[in-house]
Amino acid sequence: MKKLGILAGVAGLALTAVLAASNAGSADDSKLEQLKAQGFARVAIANEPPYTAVAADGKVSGAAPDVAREVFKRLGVGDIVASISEYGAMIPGLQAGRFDVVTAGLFMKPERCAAVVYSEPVLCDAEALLVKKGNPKGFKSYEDIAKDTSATVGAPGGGTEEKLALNAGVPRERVIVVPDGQSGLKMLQDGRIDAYSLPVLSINDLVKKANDPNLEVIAPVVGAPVYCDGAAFKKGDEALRDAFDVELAKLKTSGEFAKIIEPYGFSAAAAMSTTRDKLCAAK
Ligand code: 6CS
Repeated sequence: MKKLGILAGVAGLALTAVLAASNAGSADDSKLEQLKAQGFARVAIANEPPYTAVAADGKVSGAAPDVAREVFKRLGVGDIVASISEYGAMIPGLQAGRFDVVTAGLFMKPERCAAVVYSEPVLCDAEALLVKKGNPKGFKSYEDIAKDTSATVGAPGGGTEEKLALNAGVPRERVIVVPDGQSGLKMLQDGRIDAYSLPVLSINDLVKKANDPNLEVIAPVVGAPVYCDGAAFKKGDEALRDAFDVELAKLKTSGEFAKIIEPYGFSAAAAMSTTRDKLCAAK
């Protein structure tokens, strides 16, 4: 009887282990199941074309949401619902559960890679400075702005350009937080800032729509890296991120990824030539 008891005990342990493992698996998959049941994924965007854009009628477009919408559709999540957020508030919002994912051109950098779980790369771009025609202060880099003690540069709050300017030695009081592209453009046109910094494609989009001959684009900013973003998920949602990556990889292989992002001016080859691991390790 004893032997039977021991066997029953071992079987019971094995069964518990199997159930726990399958339960753990189902716990991991639960976020995707939850989004499928919800019918949409809540995405954070910045409304900075061509990365992200919200039309007057509320329609969300831009390369990042378009890729995310297609990937989620293939995962069985019918659509995306976007909220506009400042870059600096995206990761806290994700961590607080206000969004399911950030799809906004949130560039991969080590400190961000430590705070979220990124997909593989989606959109890559260099940095630019928008200045008055003729570049009167001769800016080529953020260091040039730092050296000119009267110069100010506008950049998104919590954004990469703000960080690059501060790290290049531009004092805090000369790095002006700008809420969005139109505000940055106006501040430059009114002479309230000497330069406005965003990624190249965002600055080019602003200039194309501004129809102002008194503007000049300095690109790429000397000394600034080329960055790539990925879809950013909350820590703990690795299974959802992995599922996203499987479909993203299929889009890349089939050529559909290029069809989505290249009309916006992005290079599919640039995103496919690098990896999350490389970008998150970059100094
Ligand atoms: O990831 C960032 O911080 C930057 N990304 C974009 C697409 N625009 C500005 C922002 O600073």
